[in-house]
Amino acid sequence: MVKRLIAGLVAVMVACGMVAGAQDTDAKLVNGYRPTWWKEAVVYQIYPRSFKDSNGDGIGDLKGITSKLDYVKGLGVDVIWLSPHFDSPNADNGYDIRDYRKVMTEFGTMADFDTMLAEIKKRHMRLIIDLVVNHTSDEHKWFVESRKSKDNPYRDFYIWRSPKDGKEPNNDPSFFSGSAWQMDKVTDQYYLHYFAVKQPDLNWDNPKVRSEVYGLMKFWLDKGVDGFRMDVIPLISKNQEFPDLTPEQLRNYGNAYANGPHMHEYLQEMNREVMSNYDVMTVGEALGISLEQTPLMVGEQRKELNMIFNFDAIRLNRQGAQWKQWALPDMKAIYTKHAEELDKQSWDTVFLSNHDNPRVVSNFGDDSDQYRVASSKLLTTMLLTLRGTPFFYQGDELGMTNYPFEKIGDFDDIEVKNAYKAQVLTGHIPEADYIANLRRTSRDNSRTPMQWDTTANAGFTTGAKPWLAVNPNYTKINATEELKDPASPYRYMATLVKLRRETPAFVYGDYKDLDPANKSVFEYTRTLGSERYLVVLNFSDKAAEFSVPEGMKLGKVVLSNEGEAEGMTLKGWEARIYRF
Ligand code: TEU
Ligand code: CA
Repeated sequence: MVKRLIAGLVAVMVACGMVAGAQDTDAKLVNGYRPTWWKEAVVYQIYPRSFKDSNGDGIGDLKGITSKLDYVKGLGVDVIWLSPHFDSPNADNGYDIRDYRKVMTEFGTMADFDTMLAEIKKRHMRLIIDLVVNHTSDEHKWFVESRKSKDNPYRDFYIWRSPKDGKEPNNDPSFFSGSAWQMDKVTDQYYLHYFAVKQPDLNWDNPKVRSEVYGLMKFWLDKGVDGFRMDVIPLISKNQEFPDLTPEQLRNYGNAYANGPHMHEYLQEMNREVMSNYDVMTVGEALGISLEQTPLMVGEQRKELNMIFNFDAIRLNRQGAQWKQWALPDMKAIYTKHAEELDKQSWDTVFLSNHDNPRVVSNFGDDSDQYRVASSKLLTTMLLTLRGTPFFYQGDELGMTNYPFEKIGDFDDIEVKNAYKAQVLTGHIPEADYIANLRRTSRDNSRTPMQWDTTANAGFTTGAKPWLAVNPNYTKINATEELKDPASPYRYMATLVKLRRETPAFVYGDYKDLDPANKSVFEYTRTLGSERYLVVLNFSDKAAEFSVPEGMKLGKVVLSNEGEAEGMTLKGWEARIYRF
């Protein structure tokens, strides 16, 4: 009785913050942040189809990944994010899942997955996998059942509507061209698909859908997986009235689809039912969520997700599907906004590449022979010293570049093929303009096979033909060359990841942009107590001066992408880190 009374008393005192609760005492706050492994981690994304083929069929696979884990570990990264490895007909290269509990045949077996996971853990790395539950493949057994009849028990696993005035229920567009509604003649109703026709959206308002999702999440967590990257997670809750989008909403319909009426409720339920029972990392692909809305998804008290991908920076050089020139002050303003909108209870990510975007050195650096290596290292410097958990994409560490696409037949991506039909074959835009824009924007730029060495197909496959052509510059840019070269982008990244691990200021330090208006130099500090670092990056191919504020005495150079560094003038694409 007395014990219970004291326990109750302590609980009240904790509730009033009079004494640190259990969770605070074991993790002393660092500069206001609660330290955790996923805040200190560096993440490396693997797109399995393009990483390493072990059986000569021209398609990457899990055994291939396992054979290259020492290479990944050599970078010092802590977490691998694996793009979908589940059974799929590959309408959207695995983002159309047919069976969540089965490994895609082309990628291998469940035993291969278990071996890969064990080998990852043996190297003291963790694995997060891709949770794609806004939609399934139309070949998933749930959809095969659902489309059979209006009274099928699985009918409400998806979103079906009758024609309205003989047409689609509303004007929702698909991300992959055309309407988001597909007429299915079996029952003369439309079903919703925000992405491909073969990717019907699940009906998250159906509690049976939610409990199936939570079950499949536990299936993989119980195998030892360390968390999830959640595909287009803000889209899961729909306004089931499906009103027409206004012209303004149509201009950026991703925002209109995101943040539906029950999104937070479902994420909190998912956290209660699943994540709260494990020590996991979750990152939401927050399509359509603004920085202002982000704390509601990642705030620690919200008990939803740990962090999200915000697309403001990576899509800075886009106007819709069109490439547009970007300016450094705009990128700097975005990172300052991240720091302002996300407080110390709302963790962040920093990234400029993934399987949906062009290669970072081509997209935000300078992939000319003269500056490719320097600018690749400069971008790596930025990503490893800005705020938030950094995410790298396979090949970034080599400074791999975009592919020299010439014709529509060079592409694999369903997004490209659908848009080609909708815009080029209809005569809306000339083919040459369409291809020229794709060379700078296409997702396939990042999906070409990893370049391992100078043998045929860059050592990606021993088979005749890889599923997507290898970039012809593999003879110059490949892992074997870079592992030998102490000044390679790979070696530089490994050095900087190690420095970051030894420097809490890069993880938990405060961020300050010292020269927001400067058009070519990005100059910022990271400060943690008495630890103070200055990072200066010359985002141009011209020499550029930089200065430090009054009273700030420049310390010694800790790292530079040009080896030695002196004076206050940066060479083209020169990056320096100073310690005060
Ligand atoms: O991407 C959603 C998304 O933001 C991209 O589709 C992007 O808007 C578009 O491709 C612009 O180039 C996720 C996955 O990362 C992507 O690979 C899938 O195709 C998509 O969802 C559907 O699952
Ligand atoms: Ca293979």
